[in-house]
Amino acid sequence: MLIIGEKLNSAIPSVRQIINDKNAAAVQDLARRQAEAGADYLDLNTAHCDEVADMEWLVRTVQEVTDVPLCIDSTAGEAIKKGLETVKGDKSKVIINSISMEKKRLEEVLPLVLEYQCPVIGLTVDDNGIPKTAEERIKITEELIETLSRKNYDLSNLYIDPLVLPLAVNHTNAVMFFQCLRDIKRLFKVKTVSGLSNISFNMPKRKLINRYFLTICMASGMDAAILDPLDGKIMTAVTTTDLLLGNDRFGKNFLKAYRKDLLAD
Ligand code: THG
Repeated sequence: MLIIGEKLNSAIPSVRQIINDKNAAAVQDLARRQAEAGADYLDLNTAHCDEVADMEWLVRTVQEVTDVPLCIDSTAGEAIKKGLETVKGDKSKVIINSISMEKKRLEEVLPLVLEYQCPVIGLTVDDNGIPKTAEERIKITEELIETLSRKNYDLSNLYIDPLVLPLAVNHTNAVMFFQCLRDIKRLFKVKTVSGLSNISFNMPKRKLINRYFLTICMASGMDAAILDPLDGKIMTAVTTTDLLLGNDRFGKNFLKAYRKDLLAD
């Protein structure tokens, strides 16, 4: 499974602080450590700072120390645009996080997706908000696919995020999410992604819930996850579940992690 490191997000108070302080060394330390821990992508979010200007600074600062591709996380077309313009190297590797069927978002972000032909995360949300049922989310997925394929976008670059809602709001939210993942993989030739941690909102032992949730998501067909790669226990869950799901030929990655003493039991 593809791992998108979540740490460089201005929603985390300590990260907001180092971005506001333009503390390049602290940002670069988080970038380097996530990459070393196995992140395939680094998510960058500056929504709680000076969004556009700080995205430019963050992209530049991170790329000074790592070649790991970036996931530009913003609801604002302007911040995504600035991020893409600033990226050095192959811009078609950047994941745009995200597009949706919300009219304004679609108008702002679709032209960027088409210009750079890069992977994009599509949220199952429209101007009526996040749907309560799996059926409505599948319908929005269909609309996103229709919109993108009409523009000849390569659908194998589309990651659908069916959006996790807290269990504390409805005790069936996790099973509804698994249903979404299975339906999307069965019906369409696209990938799936999730931010996971919303599932445990307002509950104790959040990391425990997130970890078990992750394994069922993987078994339900999740291709990528936005998570904290510095959390050894969640990374162990990913490595072990990939082994069990037949995604790790000859157990190569599992044994490598074992030899490096990275598996937490
Ligand atoms: N889908 C998409 N994008 C997203 C989300 C999603 N981007 C934002 C968010 N959800 C995913 N990113 C984060 C980033 C940080 C945290 C949670 C989600 C977070 N971090 C704490 C920290 O680092 O201090 C705790 C981490 C921990 O130890 O578990 O809370 O759903 N497309």
